[in-house]
Amino acid sequence: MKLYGSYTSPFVRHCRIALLETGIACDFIETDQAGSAAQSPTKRVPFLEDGDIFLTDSSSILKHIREKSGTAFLSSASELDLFAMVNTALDATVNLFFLQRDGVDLQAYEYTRRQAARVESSLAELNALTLPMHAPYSDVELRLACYLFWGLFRKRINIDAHTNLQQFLAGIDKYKPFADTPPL
Ligand SMILES: N[C@@H](CCC(=O)N[C@@H](CS)C(=O)NCC(=O)O)C(=O)O
Repeated sequence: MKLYGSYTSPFVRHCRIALLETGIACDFIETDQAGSAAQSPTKRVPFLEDGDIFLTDSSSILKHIREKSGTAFLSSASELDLFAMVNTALDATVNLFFLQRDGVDLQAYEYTRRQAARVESSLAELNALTLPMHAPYSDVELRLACYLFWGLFRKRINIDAHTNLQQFLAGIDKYKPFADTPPL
């Protein structure tokens, strides 16, 4: 099995955590934007090869890893909904990060302002969840932690007003599979 990705991507980090948790052997192939553009139709990382199987999204990759190790991935509609909410906020944050890096004024457009508002309202909603302070962590919680860590690392989000999220992140930072996979 081969996982293609970068060490900085929060989507890739979640897959790396699942591999550490399950102990499934997998080669990590460091892949930059030129590499993902050439090798995946989505032109994104992560993507995964396992024999005849080729997967192009972290969600399908996680489902593959979890099911290979005999555990479920997002077993209820509510779990899937929360996972989708974190992804929506993460996608919007990544989108704004790349646009700003390309010189776009994020305040100048209705759409980029809406993207920023979506991030803020999602963070407020996620802060209201009951979150664990120690393992075991679900895939929703792992995705949330990968997002928060990356957003703070890239200075793209501010959670000063969200003490629940801060405490959750401080707790999961001590969880070995999370601590062993920081963005480099
Ligand atoms: N829905 C995808 C999102 C993956 C994604 O956005 N990856 C980013 C890296 S964090 C990427 O490769 N971006 C390259 C680009 O947009 O050109 C997943 O869950 O795997």
